[in-house]
Amino acid sequence: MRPQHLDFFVEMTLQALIFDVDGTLADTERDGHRVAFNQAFAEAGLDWHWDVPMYGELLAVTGGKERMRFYLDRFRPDWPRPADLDAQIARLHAAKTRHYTALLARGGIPLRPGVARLLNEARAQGLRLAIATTTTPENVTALLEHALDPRAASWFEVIAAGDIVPAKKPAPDIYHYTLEKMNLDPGQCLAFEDSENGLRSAQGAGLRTVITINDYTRDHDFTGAALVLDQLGEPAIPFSMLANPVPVNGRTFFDLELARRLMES
Ligand code: XBP
Ligand code: MG
Repeated sequence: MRPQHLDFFVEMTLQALIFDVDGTLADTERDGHRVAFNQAFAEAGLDWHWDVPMYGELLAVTGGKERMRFYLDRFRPDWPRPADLDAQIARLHAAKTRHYTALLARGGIPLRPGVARLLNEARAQGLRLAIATTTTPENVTALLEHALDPRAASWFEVIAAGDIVPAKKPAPDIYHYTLEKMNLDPGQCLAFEDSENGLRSAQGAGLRTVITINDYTRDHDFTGAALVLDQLGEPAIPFSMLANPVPVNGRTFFDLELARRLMES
């Protein structure tokens, strides 16, 4: 039996990594989700088209169905709403998911640098893994299967995704759900996010959070993040620390030793 005086250390030791998907595991937004939305709009005969800068504005709202409503409110007050708008949005979203998962199946989107390496290190050391994302569950499994490993979905103890909670990020609900399913305390986990909405969600659930920025999120407010990086890095692709630098002892990429050091700070 474990001596009682070690209980505190055992409880607060890093036990799990919880990952956002879009923008964090892979750069899925500009060349993935956006393209699939436009395909669904064209297929439905709609004159909606989301270019790269407009999509950046639309990313203020998480969730594809919610994003379409935001688009209509913000950019298309003129567009005549059908009586069955909810159903039309649901149909468009289903078509978008079909286009997006087909794009992933063609190997259209790779993982970001360091993601596979960190996941493999975590598995080798017996850390628990989870996903907490706003996107649709099929999108997560398609990305994991085609960009990581055909069995990669089974590496994650919990895949919390999409409409499983009613309030999407920046609400903390998806992280609360994940922690509850894993029966873990926020102090035992580290979250990985790429956006301000994601950080607010993880922070709201009490999680320390590592940010890896991307082109859409580099100017977001990441106050309160444990660490802000350009990317997780690989031995040959060194990371840059953009905020809250910590001593790395010559390390050029994010690994579990650094993760554990963040948990102590
Ligand atoms: C991701 C999203 C998602 C995707 C689209 O946010 O906002 O909505 O853009 O996914 P986060 P769906 O990375 O913060 O989880 O169309 O499947 O909703
Ligand atoms: Mg994200």
